[in-house]
Amino acid sequence: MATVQLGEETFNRAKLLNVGYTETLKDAEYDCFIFSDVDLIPMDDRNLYHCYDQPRHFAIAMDKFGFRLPYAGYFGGVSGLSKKQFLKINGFPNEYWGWGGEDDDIYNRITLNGMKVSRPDVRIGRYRMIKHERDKHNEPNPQRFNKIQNTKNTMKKDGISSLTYRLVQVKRYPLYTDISVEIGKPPPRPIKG
Ligand code: BGN
Repeated sequence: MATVQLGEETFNRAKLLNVGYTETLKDAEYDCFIFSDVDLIPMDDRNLYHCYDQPRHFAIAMDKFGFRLPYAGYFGGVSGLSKKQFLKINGFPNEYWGWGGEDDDIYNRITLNGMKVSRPDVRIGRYRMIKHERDKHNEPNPQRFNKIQNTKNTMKKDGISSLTYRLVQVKRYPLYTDISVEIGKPPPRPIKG
């Protein structure tokens, strides 16, 4: 399943991943979900895309980070959760608009719910990132520093349980389904003063 955000509003990666989860389950009773950024190419076919005892982080050695984990709590790029693991953390946050922090929030959800991230060997979890310009409508989110401090309070309300969106188009191809959705825009920020 490839999920596309329509319109010109700020990008929201984690919400699109929630949409992918929901739409996929309309096709069949899947029990394992692999969430991958479009620009990441796995380099080692021993990095097996299935679900594990604990939520899995696959993209642990990316070229842009010198083929190392950039920090211990990194959970970005490519990850995998069973349906049970995903529901235990109430899915992913819907309220991270713009770049950064949503993957850290997901990491927090996992540890706060008593799970531990599982990872492949660093020689196996290698990826190349397809070169691209800075994306439009994906400016760094200034709220991300605060938000990742509050996962414990926000995760119960904000997640798969609160997901809303409008499905606009579904295109079925032999190897994947392309869906386009409207997912809204960030709430207005009160002006300080
Ligand atoms: C981190 C970002 C992640 C991103 C990685 C790798 C934040 C939260 C405030 C510290 N986290 O710094 O979202 O995946 O870098 O680029 O910005």
